Amino acid sequence: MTALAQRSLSAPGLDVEKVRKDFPILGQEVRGKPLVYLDSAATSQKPRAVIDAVARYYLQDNANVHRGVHLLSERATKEYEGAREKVRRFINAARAEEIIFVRGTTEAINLVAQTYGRTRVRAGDEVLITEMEHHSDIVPWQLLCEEKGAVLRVAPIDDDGQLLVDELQRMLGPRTRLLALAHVSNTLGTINPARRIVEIAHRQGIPVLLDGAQAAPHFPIDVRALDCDFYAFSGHKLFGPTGIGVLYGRSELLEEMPPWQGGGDMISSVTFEKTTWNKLPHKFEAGTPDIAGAIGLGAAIDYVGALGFAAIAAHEHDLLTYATEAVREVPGLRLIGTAKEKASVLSFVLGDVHPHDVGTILDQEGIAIRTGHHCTQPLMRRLGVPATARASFAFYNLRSDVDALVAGLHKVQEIFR
Ligand code: 7TS
Repeated sequence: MTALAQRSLSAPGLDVEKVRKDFPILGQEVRGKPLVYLDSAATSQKPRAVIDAVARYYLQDNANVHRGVHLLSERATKEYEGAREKVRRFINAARAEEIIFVRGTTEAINLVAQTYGRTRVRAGDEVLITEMEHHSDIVPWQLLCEEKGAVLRVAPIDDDGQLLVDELQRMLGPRTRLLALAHVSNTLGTINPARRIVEIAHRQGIPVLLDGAQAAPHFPIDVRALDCDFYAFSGHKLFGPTGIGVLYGRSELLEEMPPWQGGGDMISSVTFEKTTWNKLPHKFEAGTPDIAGAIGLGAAIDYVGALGFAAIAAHEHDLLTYATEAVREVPGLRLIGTAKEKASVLSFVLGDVHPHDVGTILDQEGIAIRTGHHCTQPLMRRLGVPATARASFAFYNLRSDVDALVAGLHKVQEIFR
């Protein structure tokens, strides 16, 4: 089948060729070949609308927020707070003050560990995570547990990379202060049954943090339907700029939590004797925030909203199904992560070939994938592999990108035969 015929087979509802024109970066050649970008789980590409929104802010409106009485500051503040409202709607939070702008998922989780965690977790208490967590949802809890003499416990997965929910349930107990888990695994693509897990934890009064870094780009997030207590995600994986991300927290919890960083904007009044805190969300936004980043994230949310998650999900499902079938033809290829519910992530090992060699040879073909442990070293150990190669898809990918990947993998096979 020609590439053109295959392109026309993409799921209805999304004109991918048209969408790709919004991403100028995708039109280039690398190493003399058309770029095939299959690393969106690491960071996604940005549509022109996002780049323009950031440029427009700097060209027309740049000023600090919440400070000046002058018009530019007023405009910057309006746009920055407008972006917060867009995020609120995007995840269906009840209030804009529940949206804290941070640098990304990592900072969001550290914020919760250092504020909620440090006030609630004592010696002998437990924090529960899972075997599939990204280092960003392991290390902050390790630091906290070490400081407090608490215990970090880890819920197991099966060989397909699915969370053993019954086991997780058994591990929750009177000493569990928090459950923190990925909504979607970056290495395996597994979509965890977050709603069900939150319900199980809440039955015992245990709050839940969801790491939504790999979920927010793929399907609609509704924090009220999920009923989670915290939700974290990064702008740069959601077609927005780097340096901006979101922590959602239930307002009752955020109100109780002490501030994390001190400085400008998070105070109500300061004397050398005592400082009082600003109201939410500003209590958690010390210093000049990434104003342009927030505005860019707002533009990304608008962009994704205009495409619609129904069309995005249908297309990505088509890509994942097509790719899963296609790579089966590659001799010696073993998929890592075969959960029933998956986002568009395809991790694999190829016989004895080191994943870095796979990645390097594919790069010569213009194909960008990620290789390594994907910041999930404990998961690699659990699965008995030192590393994997990972192709991850976004709505701007085509079936012909999958064809290029498969052709590239055959080339790798030839070289290592
Ligand atoms: N949590 C998950 C599930 C992730 O996939 C990542 C980044 C993070 C947290 C950290 O996000 P950050 O924006 O704060 O860095 N994951 C990846 C990845 O899979 N490849 O590169 C980064």
